[in-house]
Amino acid sequence: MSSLTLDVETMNETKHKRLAEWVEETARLCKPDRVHWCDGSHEEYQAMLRLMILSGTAIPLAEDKRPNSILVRSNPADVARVEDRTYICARTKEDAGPTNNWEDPDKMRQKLNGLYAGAMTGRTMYVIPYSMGPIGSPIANIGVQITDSAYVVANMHIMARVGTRVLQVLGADGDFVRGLHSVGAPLGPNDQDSPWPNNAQDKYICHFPETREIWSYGSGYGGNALLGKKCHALRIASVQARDEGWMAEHMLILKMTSPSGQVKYMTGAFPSACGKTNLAMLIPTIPGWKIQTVGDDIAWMKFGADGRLYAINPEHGFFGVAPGTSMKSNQNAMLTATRNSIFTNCAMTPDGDVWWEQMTDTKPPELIDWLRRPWTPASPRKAAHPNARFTTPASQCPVIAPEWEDPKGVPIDAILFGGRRAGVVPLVTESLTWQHGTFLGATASSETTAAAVGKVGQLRRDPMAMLPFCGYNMGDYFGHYLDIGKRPGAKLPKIFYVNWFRTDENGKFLWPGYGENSRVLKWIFERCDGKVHAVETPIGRLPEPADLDTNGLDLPAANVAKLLSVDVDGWLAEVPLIREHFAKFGSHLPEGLNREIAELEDRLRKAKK
Ligand code: SAT
Ligand code: MN
Repeated sequence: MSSLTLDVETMNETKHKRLAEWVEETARLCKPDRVHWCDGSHEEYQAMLRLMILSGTAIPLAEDKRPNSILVRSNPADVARVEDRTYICARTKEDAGPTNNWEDPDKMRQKLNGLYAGAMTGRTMYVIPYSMGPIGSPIANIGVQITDSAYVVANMHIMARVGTRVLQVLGADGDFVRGLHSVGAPLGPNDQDSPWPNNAQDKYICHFPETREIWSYGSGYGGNALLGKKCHALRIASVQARDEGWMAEHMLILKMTSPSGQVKYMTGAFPSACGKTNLAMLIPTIPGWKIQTVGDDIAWMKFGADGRLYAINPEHGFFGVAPGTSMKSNQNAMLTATRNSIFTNCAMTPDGDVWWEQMTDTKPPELIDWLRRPWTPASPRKAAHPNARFTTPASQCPVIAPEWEDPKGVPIDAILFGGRRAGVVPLVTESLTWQHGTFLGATASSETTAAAVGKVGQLRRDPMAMLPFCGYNMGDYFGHYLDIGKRPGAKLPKIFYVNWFRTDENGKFLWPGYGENSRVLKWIFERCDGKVHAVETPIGRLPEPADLDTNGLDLPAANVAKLLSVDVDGWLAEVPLIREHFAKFGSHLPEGLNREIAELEDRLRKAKK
C-alpha cells in the first residue's frame, strides 16, 4: 500500500447533504484508502507538490531558476486530449449531434460504474470544490471534482478558485456540476506506484449534459483530467448557456487601449494551439497602443441590463502550450511562468530548469528529454513533447488587466474567429451582420495541431473553435448564436474573421504575426466606432492596404495586397465544401445559415462576371 499520506488534514465541512451523500457514495464505489476534502490553502498546494516529488511524479526545479515549481513527465500514452474517447451521453444521439461521440447514458453509466469499482484502492480520494469565475460572480458557476490524482489537485489549485470558500458559497443546497475522475490505476498492497498512473486499456471522458455530470476515467492529462476546464467550462456550460440564454465559448478575452485612452474588449475563438495565449498577451508594435489580458482560453458571456454582452474568464490560471513560447513570441507568458508553476512534458536542463523547442535561439548542449532520456542537439527527437504545457497563475501575468476578476465581467466590443489556413482566407474580414458573423464562425476551419491526439496539419472545419467542446448538437448551437443575435435590445459585438497563417507558394508566412497582429486589432478597434475605412466585398468587409497601419512594418506591398485580396475562385471552390459541412447537421442547421451560403455564392458569382 502507498505509504504517502498528506501532512495536512481537512475535515468535511460541508452542510450540503446532496454533496456529502455523493462523496460517500463515490467512496463506497471507488474504495480509496482515504478521503481528503480540499480546503484550497497554500499549505495544501505545497503538500501536493511534496507528495508528487516523493512519489517520483515530479521533480522540483532549481529554486534559483524557477522558485516553487515542478516538472512532471507523463506516460507517453497519455499526452493530450483523447477526442475519440470523449463522449456526450445525452439522452438521444440526436441531442449530441453529428460532431460528438455518443453513447446511451444508462449503458455508459453501467460500463463506467464497473470501471470505477475499486479504482481508487491504495490511493487518496480528493474532493475539490471549485468555482469557475470569481467566487460569487453572477456569471460564475460551481463544480465539485472528485479525483485520485494529486497532480490534478495541484493543477486545479492554479486553474480554478478552489476550497472551503467555494463550499461557503454553495451553502446547504446550491447547484453544482459533479465531476468524477479516476486515473484508473488501483494499487494492490505490494504494488509500486508508477510516476504517472493512468489506464492503458480504457480511457473515457464522458459528459451527461442533462444531469450536469462529468465522468472521466483512465487519463491524467490536461483537459481529460482537469474537469473544470474543457469538460465543465465548455461542454457542460455550453448546455447550461443554451438553456439559460448566455454563451460559453472557447475564446480568449483581451483589453485594448488606444493612445488616447479609449478601451475596447475583444474575445477571440481559435482552435487549441493556434496562438490564443499569444494574442491574449500580445505586445503591440504600434506606438501608444496597449493590450492587457483578461483570459486566454475560455469566455462566459451574459447580457447586462444595458443589452451588452459581458464576459468573464472562468479560469484562474493558464494551461499554455510550452513549445514555441519564448521571450520573442510571448514574453508575458514567459514572465508569468517564472515561478509557482507546473511544467508537464518539458525537457530539463542539467542545472534544474526546463526547456522546450524554440525557447532559446540556441539549443542547450545537453538535456534530459521529456521521456527521461539524455538528449543533445544532435538527437533526431524533440526534447519536449509538442503538447508540453505550463500551468501558471493568471495573477502572475505582467499584463493581466486589473478588471480580470471583476464579478460583473467586461463588455465585449468585438468577437474574432479564426484558424490556421495556408490559403484562400484573408488576413481579416468584418462580417456584414451578426448572422453573417455566425456564418463565418460556423465555417471556421483550421489545420490540426498537437493539442489533440491525431494527425497534425490536416484541414478540419472547427466551428467557433468548439468542435471538440460543444456539449450538444452543433446545429442547435448555431441556432443559439442566431437567437442571441435576435434578443430584443441587444447591443451586439461586431464579428470578425482573422487568419494569421496565410503562406506564399513556398510555404512562407505572408504575415509576420505575433506583435504585428496589433495592426489588425487596431483596424478592428476603429471599425467598432466606424472610424476607419473598409471595402465591401463578396465575403465581407475588408481593409484596403491603406486602411491597415503598416507604418514601420518592413513588408513587401505585394504581401499586403495578397493578404487583403479576395480569391473569388478559391472561395467559389470553398462553397461546395461548406455545403458539405452544413449538410452534416440536417434539419438542425438553422435556415439563416442556409441563406448565408446561398447569398455568399450569389455575391461571388456576380463578382466573377
Ligand atoms: O484541453 S486541454 O486543456 O488539454 C488543451 C487544449 O486543448 O487547449
Ligand atoms: Mn483551448
